[in-house]
Amino acid sequence: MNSKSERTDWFLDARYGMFIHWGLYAIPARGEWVRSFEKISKDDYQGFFEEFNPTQYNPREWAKVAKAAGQKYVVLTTKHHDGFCLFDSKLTDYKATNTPAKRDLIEEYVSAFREEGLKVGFYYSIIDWYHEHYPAYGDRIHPMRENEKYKDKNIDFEKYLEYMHGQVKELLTNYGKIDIMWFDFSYDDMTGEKWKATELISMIRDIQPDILIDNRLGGNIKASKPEIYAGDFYSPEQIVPPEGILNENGEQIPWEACITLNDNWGYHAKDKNYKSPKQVIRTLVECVSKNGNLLLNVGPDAKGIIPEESLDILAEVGKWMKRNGDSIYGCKAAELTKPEWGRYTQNGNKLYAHVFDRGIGPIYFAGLRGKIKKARLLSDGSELKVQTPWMAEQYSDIEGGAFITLPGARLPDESDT
Ligand code: FHN
Repeated sequence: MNSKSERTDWFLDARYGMFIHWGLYAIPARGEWVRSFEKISKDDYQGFFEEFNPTQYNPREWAKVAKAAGQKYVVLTTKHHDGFCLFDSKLTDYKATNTPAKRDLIEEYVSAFREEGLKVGFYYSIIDWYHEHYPAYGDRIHPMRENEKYKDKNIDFEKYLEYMHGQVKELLTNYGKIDIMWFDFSYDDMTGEKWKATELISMIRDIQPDILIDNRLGGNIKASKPEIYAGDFYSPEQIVPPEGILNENGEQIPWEACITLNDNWGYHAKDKNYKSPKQVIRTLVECVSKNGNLLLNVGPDAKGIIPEESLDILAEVGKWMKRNGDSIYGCKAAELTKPEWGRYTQNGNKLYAHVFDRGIGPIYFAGLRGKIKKARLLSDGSELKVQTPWMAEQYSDIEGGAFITLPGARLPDESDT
């Protein structure tokens, strides 16, 4: 088994992935928590199960979208909190193969994305509103905080844990090499050993030694000696951490911000509050400038179609990535103070200046006096005059970052830009 840092090498290079929230909740189309928020009874929600038939589901199309977007990996919900399984689990009847779809949606997903050369990940909810031995069982769909009261006395949580561990084993045994296991989520005292996390992680590492695991089983990934189940990366949500993520020893740790394109993870027919391509680009640059990744979410509809708005944004950002991906892939924080005009990312001797807010006059590269040998606009390779040892000419519009060589850098030939 590779060491933790060897395991994360590809992840830190990839920097940009696709998150996909998809399941029965796409039919009511009011977000993935609809059953809880609207206290939909088990029978009423069962109606969606009996109807689920995403005739337009074509994961090869999804994979092409992600690839064109510049995304290098993907994480799809295999089971969300509602307990519905997109995969053909032998441990439950509450699965896609028993709906009119009659398909193992996960099997099709992994082969399609692998074919496009992307790494594949599984999101798996450790919370389960459907399972009879999970404390929120039945029609009482309560916010997570009530579970420890275990309202129904004949709940045997051990039986749920056996089910949950068994499903993780199915997922990591039946679908080939899986690159990320994305658990969601621990809360209050429902964390760590309450999930039998040590046993779970040991089983996972036996089956898929190099799989990356997020930090949501519990424990403290920032500790100087984290628990075995504390995960390989930290998973901030809907936020880019102010300074990146350090552990108690002051060392950078891998992290990935998961962020929605609109305001919902699961499909919401009325949610048109989408981020712009510019906001996505800046968020991605922001993450990388702080040694982090961006996992950008799409929520396909009940037919299996990714919303047009999401497709348009992903395509626009993909165009930017095509020209400027060198300033993202394999990059990390520069050892320079964050400039007023934007962000730096760095890859070895190559420094990338991402100018967000043009001031007036030339751009000032504090701390680089006499160090800038040459500057190129990354998007088209054009020369940027370095007017004085530390300033470069006013860029016209460089969302994509300029490419500046530092002394001793391998002078890039034009193909580098
Ligand atoms: O409750 C879930 C939510 O539906 C969504 O899956 C996010 C994605 O990270 N995780 C939980 C909220 O933190």
